[in-house]
Amino acid sequence: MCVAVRDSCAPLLLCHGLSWPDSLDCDRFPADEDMCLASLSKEYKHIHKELPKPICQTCPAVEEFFTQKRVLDVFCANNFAVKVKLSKKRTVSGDQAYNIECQVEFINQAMASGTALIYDDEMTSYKLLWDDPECDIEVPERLLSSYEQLKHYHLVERCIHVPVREGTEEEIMLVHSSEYLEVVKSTQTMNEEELQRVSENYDAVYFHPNTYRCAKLAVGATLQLVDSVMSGKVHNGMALVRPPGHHSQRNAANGFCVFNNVAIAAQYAKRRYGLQRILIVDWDVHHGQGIQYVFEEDPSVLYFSWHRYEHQQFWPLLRESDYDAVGQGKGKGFNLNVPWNKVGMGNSDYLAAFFHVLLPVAFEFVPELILVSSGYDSGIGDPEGQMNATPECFAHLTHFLMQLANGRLCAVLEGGYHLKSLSESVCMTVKTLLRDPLPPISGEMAPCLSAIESIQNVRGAHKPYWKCLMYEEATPLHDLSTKSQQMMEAELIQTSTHPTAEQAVGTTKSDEAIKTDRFLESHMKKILFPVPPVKTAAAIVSKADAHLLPVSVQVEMEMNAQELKTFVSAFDAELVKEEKALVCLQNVLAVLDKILKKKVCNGIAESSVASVSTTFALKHCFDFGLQRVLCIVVGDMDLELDLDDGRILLMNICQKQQTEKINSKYYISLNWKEDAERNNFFCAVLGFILPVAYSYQPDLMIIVIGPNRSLGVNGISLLTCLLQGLAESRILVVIQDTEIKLVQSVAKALSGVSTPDFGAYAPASQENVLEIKRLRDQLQQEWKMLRCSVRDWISGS
Ligand code: Q9C
Ligand code: ZN
Repeated sequence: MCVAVRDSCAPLLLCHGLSWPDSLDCDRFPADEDMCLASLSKEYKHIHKELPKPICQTCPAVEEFFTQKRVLDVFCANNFAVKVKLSKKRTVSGDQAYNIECQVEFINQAMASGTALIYDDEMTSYKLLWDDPECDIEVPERLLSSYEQLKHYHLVERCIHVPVREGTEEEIMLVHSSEYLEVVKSTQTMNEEELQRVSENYDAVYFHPNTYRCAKLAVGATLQLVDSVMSGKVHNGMALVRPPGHHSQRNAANGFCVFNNVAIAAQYAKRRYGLQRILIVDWDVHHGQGIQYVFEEDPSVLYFSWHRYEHQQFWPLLRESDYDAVGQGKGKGFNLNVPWNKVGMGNSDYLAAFFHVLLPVAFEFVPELILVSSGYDSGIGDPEGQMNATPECFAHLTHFLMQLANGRLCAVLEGGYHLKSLSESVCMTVKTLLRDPLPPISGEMAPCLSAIESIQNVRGAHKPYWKCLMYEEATPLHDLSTKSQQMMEAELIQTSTHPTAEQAVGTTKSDEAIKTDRFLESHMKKILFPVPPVKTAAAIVSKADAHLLPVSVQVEMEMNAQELKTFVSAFDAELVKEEKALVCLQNVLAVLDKILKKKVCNGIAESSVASVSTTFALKHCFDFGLQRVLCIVVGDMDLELDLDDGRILLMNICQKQQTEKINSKYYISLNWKEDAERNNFFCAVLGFILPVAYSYQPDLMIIVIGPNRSLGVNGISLLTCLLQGLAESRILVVIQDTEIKLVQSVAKALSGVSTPDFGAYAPASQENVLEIKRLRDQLQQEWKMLRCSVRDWISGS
């Protein structure tokens, strides 16, 4: 047994610079005797279930064995999965015996770096053959330029290439009728005239002799991605496909879409892997009405779409794209539409829709798999969408979704017609899937009135179906700020031949496109930054516990007296006389210094003097030139800080009411009562902490875990994971009381080796909800991302 473990494990350890521990070099346990490791549980057969963690069996209490058990514990703590296969064999004497094959897999690395990329240039082999201004934006270059840009950023070589295949007829018929399939099939052999005639039967569609082949590849590529993710081969991935899918319906092609790739994938995942809850996020700028129709009555698929709507004046011009289409029958509550009634929506509007609509519902839904209808016509410069979201916005959206479904995310290309905007946004998505730190999101963080109206309306419409919206007071609005103007404009366009505003100032569409090209060229240079060589550093009090952290975490050694001097002045050293306290201060400053010098992204430090350490750390940040530090204190701790100049935003999450201090723009006290068993912190993080943090846009974050905390390990992990989109992931977590479980979980969250367990969802109590409401009322003027109803907007303007 041990020999077998060693043979498969030692090479993996070596890759991480660790040698095989001598204590495990034994052949005391022959293959058919006591196994020192438990075999995989039966669930492994159903790969959709959690990959099992190895558990050491309680071995006999042999003195000598103890050290070995400890080493094995280390493997378990580091996510080695041990597969044990038993096979019967016959011995010479004819008795039955068992052969034990043992294989150890290092889940950490095998999974964390696993991002699949699916692309095949055969999907560029069809195009529009005649003049049609409605369809001429859907070109093969959409795929070519996206893939080129991925190569340019060296992202292709970091992904796992998965080949495409054709979707089978059976798979296509999970969503489409056989009659429709036959129609599409028949276009293979048609001449141009016939193709044009078939195309006219549908809205905004063109066929080419290769369309059928490519449409089958697009379906197959999507299913290959689902299989890669569900089998555990990769954690997540992206499929670059043409034709897109989300508009196509049981009996119809529509809006450049032939087969509904994502809808087929959801049906396939339900069948093949027995999934009970799938989330589809459609961030394409058009309403994926095709997906809505397929799952309208199906509570096992939650469909979210935002889309340019303009009071039904925008294509596909459907009444059922509005916020009040919540689903039907058993599927009521499982269709979320956010209609945008104005063009020009940008980063803060999209984030607001995530914070106040999608994410609270999604965390309550607890999906097992996420499919993203990943269209980028919602990005800046797109001629269809006319929106303003910059490429890094998609990094943030991706990052949030990666915290759900254990990170199982499949992004499948839909629209996107400005080639540069499309390819930069694709790259930001893939880079984020690969777990690189995110560029800070640009622009003022304040959603516009029209966006808030839409958000209020969806929240109101879905209040009956989701506990996270249970206490929502706002009801759907009927008089929307955009309505009268919208109607006037619509009338004008119909009745007059006046040139539109765009043409009046003498610009053409392609001038606009070139402007966006130039903007993006310089914008990407501004926001991209070199990724530090190490993700996470840890300085812990008991170095003997270092082996309990994920292998990729860099454990800090103690500083010598000279090094310490550079951090702590003689005067300051006076304040921390105790030897032990000084060591703790070292811990914190050593990690912080590495973060500031960009040697690591983030880190964790244990300190018995957390309050003093934090004060020093903040001072060190400002000496270094930082402008804004978000400091979140969990538990009871008094920090003597100057909070007037806005360089620090201090948020205290505590159990008891802080009566002596009153909330101000830069001091926020959040009273929180924890749920004993489950995690009720979702609504606080999504509806309050994230919006404030995104409004503040810190350069660095310090999370301090003090005594008497009212947040469990799960809540703290959730907070740490979700905040990582900010400040280039520069987070320092200071932990006062050594608690290995907490340290492990935070290390996991920071290093991103796997999604830590956030615990079971619990709705917040009315008391907790009221606290958030009170704070939102108080602070939404200062921190505008908090706004989610028009009442907020009016009282704040
Ligand atoms: N005058 C996707 O983005 N535009 N499809 C029709 C009517 C069709 C978009 C304009 C846009 C289809 C996948
Ligand atoms: Zn679209």
